[in-house]
Amino acid sequence: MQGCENPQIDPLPRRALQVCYRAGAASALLAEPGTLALLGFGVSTPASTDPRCLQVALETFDAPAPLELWQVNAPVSCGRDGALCWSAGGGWLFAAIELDEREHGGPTATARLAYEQLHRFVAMREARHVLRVWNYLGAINHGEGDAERYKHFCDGRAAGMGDFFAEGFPAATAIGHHGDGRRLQVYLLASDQPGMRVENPRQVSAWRYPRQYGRTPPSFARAMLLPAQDVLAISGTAAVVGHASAHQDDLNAQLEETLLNLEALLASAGMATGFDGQSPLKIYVRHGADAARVRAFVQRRLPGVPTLLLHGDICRRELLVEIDGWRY
Ligand code: 3EB
Repeated sequence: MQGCENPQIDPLPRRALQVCYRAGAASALLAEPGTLALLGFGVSTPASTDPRCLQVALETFDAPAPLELWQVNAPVSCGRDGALCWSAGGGWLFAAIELDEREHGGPTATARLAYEQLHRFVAMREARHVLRVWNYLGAINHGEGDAERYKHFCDGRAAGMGDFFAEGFPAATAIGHHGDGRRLQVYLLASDQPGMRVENPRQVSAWRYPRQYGRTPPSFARAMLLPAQDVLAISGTAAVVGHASAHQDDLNAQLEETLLNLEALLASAGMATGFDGQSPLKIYVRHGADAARVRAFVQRRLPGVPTLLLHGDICRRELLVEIDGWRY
């Protein structure tokens, strides 16, 4: 294990994880006290070899692309363990793994290995409650019916997590990237205290989806209240009502339905309506040609909300957009 230690301490009483988008040099953000993770976007090389840095394989429609910064009120340590990168501080844990399917035999085996390794690592940490997971894989909609790569990914994810989430699934996102098609990226946030799962009364819980959506239902909760119960980590949310996709081929209607689902989650979590400047959202857009319309919608319907537009495929072909993020 290779490690690093950030000795600066900023002992605020509040137990908090702060997530925001920031412009600026990665080296400066990494040097700030309490930096737990720094996410870059697009195909460019990672900003740093620091284990807290992850270059997400999704291109952004925002230029210049900001960085996503996770900070905690505590000293942070970090390191590597095999293919896994991690950082920890203040009761929080960031862990990330990137695997090449060509080395592990396809999407099922690769997802399984990624989840086995994350499980093995997190299980030996104090912060063993996984709250939120992001999954980015290539060519997610490639293959027909049960042979679709997303469905193979769901099989492997379920096999690799085993009974680790027996108490309930974390909140999650699964999106297709347009980078190197065989690269699987999985990263997560865990804590030394459990969160509280939140479901959406407008939607069938994903793990109860009927068979038509695949052999292995997707294993995620719609949202997770972080342990201090003041921040909601919101899973990938799209125009799914009940278990069906709504508004095929209608971008604006899918965006409006997605906002209804986001509002339903806030209500379900007991939070006030609406998003503001403290609540960073990611908007995944399937077709580059839709980006300008999505941006216009976001400016009109989510004014002042920090948003990052990313080029990504949603796991159901008919879905054109998906939104995830944080509600502070
Ligand atoms: C949906 O509502 C859209 O497989 O982890 C959203 C969030 C979706 C997470 C996952 C899938 C996942 O079913 C798809």
